[in-house]
Amino acid sequence: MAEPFYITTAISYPNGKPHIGHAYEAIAADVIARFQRQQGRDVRFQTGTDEHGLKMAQKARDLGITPKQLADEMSQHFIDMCDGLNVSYDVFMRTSEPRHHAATQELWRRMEASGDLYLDRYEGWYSIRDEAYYDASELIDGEGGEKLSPQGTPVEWTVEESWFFRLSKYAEPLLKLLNDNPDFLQPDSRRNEILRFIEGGLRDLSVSRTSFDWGVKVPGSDNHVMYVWVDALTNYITGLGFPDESGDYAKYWPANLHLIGKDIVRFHAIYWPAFLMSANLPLPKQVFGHGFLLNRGQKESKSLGNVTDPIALAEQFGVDTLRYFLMREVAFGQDGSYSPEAIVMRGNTELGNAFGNLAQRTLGFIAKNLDGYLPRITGHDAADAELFELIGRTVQVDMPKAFNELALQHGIDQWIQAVFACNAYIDAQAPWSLRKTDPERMETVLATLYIAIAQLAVAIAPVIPASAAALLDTMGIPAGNRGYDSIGAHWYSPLAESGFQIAAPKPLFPRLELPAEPA
Ligand code: ME8
Repeated sequence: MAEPFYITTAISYPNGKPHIGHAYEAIAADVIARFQRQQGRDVRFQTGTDEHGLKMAQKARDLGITPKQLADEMSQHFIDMCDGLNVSYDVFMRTSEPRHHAATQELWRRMEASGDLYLDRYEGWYSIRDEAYYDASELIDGEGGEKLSPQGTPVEWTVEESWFFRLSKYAEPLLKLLNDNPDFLQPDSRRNEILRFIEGGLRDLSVSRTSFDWGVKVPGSDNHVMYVWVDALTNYITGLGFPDESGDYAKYWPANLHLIGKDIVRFHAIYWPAFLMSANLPLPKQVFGHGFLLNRGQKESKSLGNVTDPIALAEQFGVDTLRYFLMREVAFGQDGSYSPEAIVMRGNTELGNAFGNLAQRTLGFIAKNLDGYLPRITGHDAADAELFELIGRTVQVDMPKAFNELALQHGIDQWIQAVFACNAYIDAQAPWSLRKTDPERMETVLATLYIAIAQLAVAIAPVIPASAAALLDTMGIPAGNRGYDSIGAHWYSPLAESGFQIAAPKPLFPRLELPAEPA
């Protein structure tokens, strides 16, 4: 039985349409999910929308609709974004679903049974934008002298009766968790930040509100709805059928990876494990806080007018080019920047000129000069062996290692180096000259390239799934030979002997042009 692998993204606030950060996270999670499937793992991939809380309630009020109407309308845009970007999620979780209310109430009851919930009065700062409570010591001064959250968002003084969670009790267990399991929270910079935060002391957490009702009701305390993060985090187990602890829950929990952005690490590396410890449930194996994606170095915002629709970018440059760019350009875990120029540059040089051209030249040559019949191998020389050795090491050792460690950019860098090596090989071997001087050697060179291209296509498939599949289809590689266990070349002879003829290939990555500047 294949070993399970459960991966989640954050669930997005559907108070507006998806932005590039949402697309970035969904694509990264998809690359990891597809890679793990290729490794033979039984992958479960969950994403969704976080529909409760004040932020949603306020936005709906501004629009003159109900929060449910807002959630229904906007969550569809997130589903469309995932589908449009070829994100292979298994479950799209919406927190307004009744089963999610039931699961969250069960988690609450278990925390209550552990003696970790008590009623008191909350007095303190709250940021609606972040849906977060802050200590006065964390606040910063705004330009007009007003108080702002550490993220620079407005905060308001809140006084309310509230249920509290005994977070302070979990400071020691959390420190132990983080210190004993460095992998629990990555990258290390985020782990250090959270360790310092816990060492500064943890206060009990206000976990319910009475001033609005758009949320999950507190069991036995009907005028309270739960703090939105309590229910948001629970989505990760609701989607597995919790509180039913058999079936998917038994199979996939604890999660292998919660993939989230750096701004919400505190919720995932402090609150979530504390809630789970309190409810006596197993903890996820890893939380990874990726960096932020900036538009030409600037945060996107409505006031700057630089908010980009990721689907429009995909339509402009191609889904796979956008996916490739995002994973290739930025070291995963760090902040990065994008611009149309950078996408066009990367797409044209690496996908178009390097990989696309390699495939086009080789397959086109076979179609034209061998009637599309696969070339015969009459014996490899040292140059062929060297190329095979490099490709084999790249696709079977280096890339899987990098992808397993979430060093996605590094893995792709190794892939493109191997592509460059193939281009150097084709130039050095010059099959177009061999056609007259040594047709046998020409066939061996083309066969070597054919095999190398197929292996490179399989290895990059998690990043550019549609283009890789189209190429492998053209090349006649059976679906069963597209996983890492069959990345070798044993399929080549049977395919050649079957009389398979390759048709003249269509360009995989049409040349990208920058849009004309508006006049
Ligand atoms: O935080 N670049 O939702 P959200 C990269 N509902 N990632 C970014 C980004 C950017 N510019 N901007 C945001 C929430 N993100 C909560 C999560 S999980 C139980 C609840 C990331 O819609 C952000 O870090 O504000 C988060 O991981 C995800 O997008 C959704 O952000």
